[in-house]
Amino acid sequence: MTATRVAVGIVGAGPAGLLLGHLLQQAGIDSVTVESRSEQHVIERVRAGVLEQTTVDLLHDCGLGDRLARDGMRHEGLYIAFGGTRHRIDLAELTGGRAITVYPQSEVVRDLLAARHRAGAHMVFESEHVEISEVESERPCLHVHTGDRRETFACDYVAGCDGFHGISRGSIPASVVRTYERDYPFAWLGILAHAAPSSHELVYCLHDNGFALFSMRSPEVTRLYLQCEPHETIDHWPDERIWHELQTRLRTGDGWEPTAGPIVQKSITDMRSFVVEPMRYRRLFLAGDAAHIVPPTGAKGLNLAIADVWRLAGALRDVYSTGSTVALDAYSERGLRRAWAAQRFSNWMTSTLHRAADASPFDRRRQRADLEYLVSSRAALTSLAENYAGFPLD
Ligand code: FAS
Ligand code: PHB
Repeated sequence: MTATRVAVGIVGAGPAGLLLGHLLQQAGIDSVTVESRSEQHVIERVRAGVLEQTTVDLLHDCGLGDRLARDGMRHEGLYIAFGGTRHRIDLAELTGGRAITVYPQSEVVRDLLAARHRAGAHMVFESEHVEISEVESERPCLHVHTGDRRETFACDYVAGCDGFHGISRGSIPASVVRTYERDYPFAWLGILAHAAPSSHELVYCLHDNGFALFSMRSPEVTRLYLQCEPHETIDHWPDERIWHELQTRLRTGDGWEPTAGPIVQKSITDMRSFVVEPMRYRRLFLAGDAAHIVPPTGAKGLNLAIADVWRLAGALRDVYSTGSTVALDAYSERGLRRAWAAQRFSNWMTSTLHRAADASPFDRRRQRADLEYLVSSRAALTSLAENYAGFPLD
């Protein structure tokens, strides 16, 4: 079988893989993107909902901002609630105008797919088997089995954008990589409800029963999460129990609580931190969840993936336009610096706002003191705000 030559082989058509292909195309660099699931599945996956200012600016800058500007909900603040009181954190005031935008990941993916199709991108969906070979060579290859079709792509570079459960990370010799991980002693039950959001901004809450988060997707759809046990399944959580627990945890003394409504989607997600070092091996580069996982409490996962591929696309643009590999050689070190900053913040948000089952009376009281200090100190509020709104890309 003859191999098809391509500059960059991209494994995975989630936000990382799709944005990388889009940015490379804008730099005049050809690519092929191979995806194991269907295009519809990739669009319909219910995932993240919060875009950092950095991500919003990047999407606008690369021509993907029209629907985002129309349908995205810019939030200049958020609430932290504990002891029955909501405390507003003014992100914009604390960061000189930076904010977040609520815009579902599924819509980011929809925008990216539309742009890739408009550009005539080479994308292969429903690939039953994808294999990376010749990783040690100057010409790594992608082998793709789709139905009765067998294709081989001989690449200058391969980008592993295939998420936590993909094949790219495993294509790096075990002797070369170091992994760092932590499994948290709780999980998140997430629901989508046909109920008009009863707050115009997000509410993160610590209650004696545990963590809860009020978010949204549109003026008609509320997105909510609550901390549950890692071993629990959806069967443990009938709708009545979900709403009772959400309203018990989120209700504040001023009478605010989420409005209940029909639950149209629910799932339970484990919580882990994970980083693999380095994020590169020879001509194979890892980006997004293939390289790192953060607990969703800091709303960083999607935003970190976006930053990775912005950095990788820029480095590859340098290689093809000037021959310089300086940025490419710095990709892993700079990506890991941002990934560990996100790990630090996400771990802090998770530890501060979740109640471990074995928390001692001392732990509970210390957590309350943490939160009371946070809402009383401009320095502490500024630290949360600059991390949550996102640092400029470097
Ligand atoms: P993705 O996992 O999105 O995409 C990887 C793609 O590669 C997938 O389409 C997959 O099908 C494909 N693939 C895998 N193996 C392959 C193979 N062998 N060959 C070809 N293709 C392959 N982040 C937040 O910020 N907030 C949240 O609330 C949040 N909730 C989440 C809930 C869940 C259940 C999960 C799993 C993640 C959540 N995340 C959240 C994180 C999430 O949004 C990721 O950070 C984001 O999807 C990262 O994008 P990618 O790196 O593109 O990985
Ligand atoms: C969401 O709206 O899905 C969301 C918001 C904030 C988070 C995590 C998820 O920290």
